Amino acid sequence: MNFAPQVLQGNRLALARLLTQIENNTPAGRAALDELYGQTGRAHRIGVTGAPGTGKSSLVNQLALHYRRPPQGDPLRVAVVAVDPSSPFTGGAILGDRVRMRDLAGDPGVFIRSMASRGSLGGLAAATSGVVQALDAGGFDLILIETVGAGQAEVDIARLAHTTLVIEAPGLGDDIQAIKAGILEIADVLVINKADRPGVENTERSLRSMLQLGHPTAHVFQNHISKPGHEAALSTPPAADDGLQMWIPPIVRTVATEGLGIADLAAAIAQHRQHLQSSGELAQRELARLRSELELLLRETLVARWRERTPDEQFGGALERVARREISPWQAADELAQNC
Ligand SMILES: Nc1nc2c(ncn2[C@@H]2O[C@H](COP(=O)(O)OP(=O)(O)OP(=O)(O)O)[C@@H](O)[C@H]2O)c(=O)[nH]1
Ligand SMILES: [Mg+2]
Repeated sequence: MNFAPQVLQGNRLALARLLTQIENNTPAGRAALDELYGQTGRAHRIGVTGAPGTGKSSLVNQLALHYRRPPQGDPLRVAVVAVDPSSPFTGGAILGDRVRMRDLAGDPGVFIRSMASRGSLGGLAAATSGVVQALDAGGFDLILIETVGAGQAEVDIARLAHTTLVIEAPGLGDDIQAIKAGILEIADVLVINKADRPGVENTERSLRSMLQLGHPTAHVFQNHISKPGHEAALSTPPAADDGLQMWIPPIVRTVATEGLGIADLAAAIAQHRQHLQSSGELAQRELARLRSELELLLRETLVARWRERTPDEQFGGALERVARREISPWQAADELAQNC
């Protein structure tokens, strides 16, 4: 069943069914995504990542409520994708999330999807990318993607986001330990949630000193500026008045359970979005993301095609010759690749 036309008309049931097709990686899901792709690229994608229990879901809930009742302008349509890596520590997360998301239930401008990992985390990243594309085509203005930040797969998922929030909370033990270097690198906005708890000052101090050690984004940007010739390769060169500005991740304190600091957080997200647009970094990031996605797909497609065309015996024969030292592995690979 092709749900694409109904998804474009805003049919929620069709959207839910399409997301299941995408999660299961079915040919129908793939075909619908091909059809919808031209309608994507409008949503602002916000990644929300951090250690278990820091309050990511509570913050996502509050942000969604904020965007549904903005202080000015029309309510925005918000989608939430909660990616559950199914670790034993977060076994109850989905149920807990549902309970907290109760405030949003019944609002037609909000769509919530929990994704569980099935087998490989790499597959989860690919499925999440597809799910986000479908939500984008479905007309959601903002897509919030919650992941527990730890491994490479989470970083891959975070890469889908235009703006990544890294959530910290006081009292999680050694602050420096709690923030994995890789996670800090991807932060566009640092959030100290549970600011009602003791230890906020310490957490903020250690975050500030880590930021002063040099933020990689700032570094990349400096390089970019110091080599003006490189701009020629970009589709959107940095604007003259803003090109020299680097983005230093702001630190925002929140108490998600009370809804405190949410407007400040939304303002920081809006500023980052503005920065991405005026500096040309939005186009740059999109292109970099699409390049790695395309390269991955190309690799998968070529390998699948090669497998189809290569009988097992041919591979086995080549392997035997390599084992007997008749040909080198490189020669064998060259020979087998002739099938492509
Ligand atoms: N005191 C206090 N508690 C909070 C705050 N925000 C969240 N909590 C509580 O912290 C617990 C974890 O919150 P969640 O929002 O589920 O955290 P999470 O990061 O989504 O957790 P996982 O998805 O399991 O990684 C819940 O009991 C929340 O009520 C806060 O600002 N202050
Ligand atoms: Mg959660």
